[in-house]
Amino acid sequence: MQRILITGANGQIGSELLPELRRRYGEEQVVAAFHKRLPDRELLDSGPHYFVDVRDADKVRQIVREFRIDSIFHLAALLSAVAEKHPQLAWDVNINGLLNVLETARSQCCAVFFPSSIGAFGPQTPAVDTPQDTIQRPTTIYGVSKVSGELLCDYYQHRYGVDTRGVRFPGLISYRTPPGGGTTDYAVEIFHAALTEGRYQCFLRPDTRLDMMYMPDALQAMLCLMEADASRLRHRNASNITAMSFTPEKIAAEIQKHLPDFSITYKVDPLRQAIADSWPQHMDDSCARQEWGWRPDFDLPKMVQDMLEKLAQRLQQEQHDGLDKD
Ligand code: AKB
Repeated sequence: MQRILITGANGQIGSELLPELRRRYGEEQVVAAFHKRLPDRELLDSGPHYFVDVRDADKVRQIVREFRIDSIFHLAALLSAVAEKHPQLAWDVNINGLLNVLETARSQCCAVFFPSSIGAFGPQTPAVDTPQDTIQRPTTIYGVSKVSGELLCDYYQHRYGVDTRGVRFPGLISYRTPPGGGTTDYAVEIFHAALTEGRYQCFLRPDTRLDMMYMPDALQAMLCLMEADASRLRHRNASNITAMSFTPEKIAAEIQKHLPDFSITYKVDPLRQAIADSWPQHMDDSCARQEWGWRPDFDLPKMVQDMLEKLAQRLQQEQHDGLDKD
């Protein structure tokens, strides 16, 4: 990887992957494709960028040509809950956006990273120790787009030799940019609420167990996979990866170890609960460990401690910056 394009660069993953790639590969070597929402000043000023709708195939190709891009991290997509409210739009963005990226990769000889998800599984999938290769019959449009995306990426690899690679991400937890419209978003919201209000109303049942991961591990996974020796990859699209598996009541208890007055209540959102109930509780990620050396650093206690520290600093900084503007 030398010259890189990130689509969805102001999303939850993109806004952390962008500075990391610029630090490793050089500011001018990494181009950000933002969509609609204005990113913060720090991201905006950190290197070359465009505002792009990934459904605009000509624009995607033009940027790749102009910057002689060799690797694309294609992160632009609608997440599960928002996709379920706008299924046709979700299909258009998630599938036609990916197709544009793959076509560009084919004509311009780029490698492609595609993030799949636990959402690529469904209620008939074994929920515990979900195998790498198993039944995938998701019941959400998000899941349908992720399975189709996995297959499309494999197709471009077999048919055209495009170097496509991907992982099935669990819920991701980070403090820089909140996720937008996912089912696992509660695991980020809970930290903001704990630090600002001392209480949180959760939209999932207390016993809803799902796979999760802290963002530094997610970044590490993407880079490790994209730099892995291709001959070792038996599964390209996409490897199961996980770092921890917990329920809302378990993470609340872990937060209470640091903030004893924190309290949690529950008001179940039927849409997001039904989505969560159709997903695995804990994936088996042994293939990723064997094939490309996947190994997470953060378990639940370590993640909660780091998240509380870093988010508190960030909230303080934002408050300080807000006061300065007044
Ligand atoms: C979502 O909740 O939609 C995402 C995911 C697990 O893919 N965070």
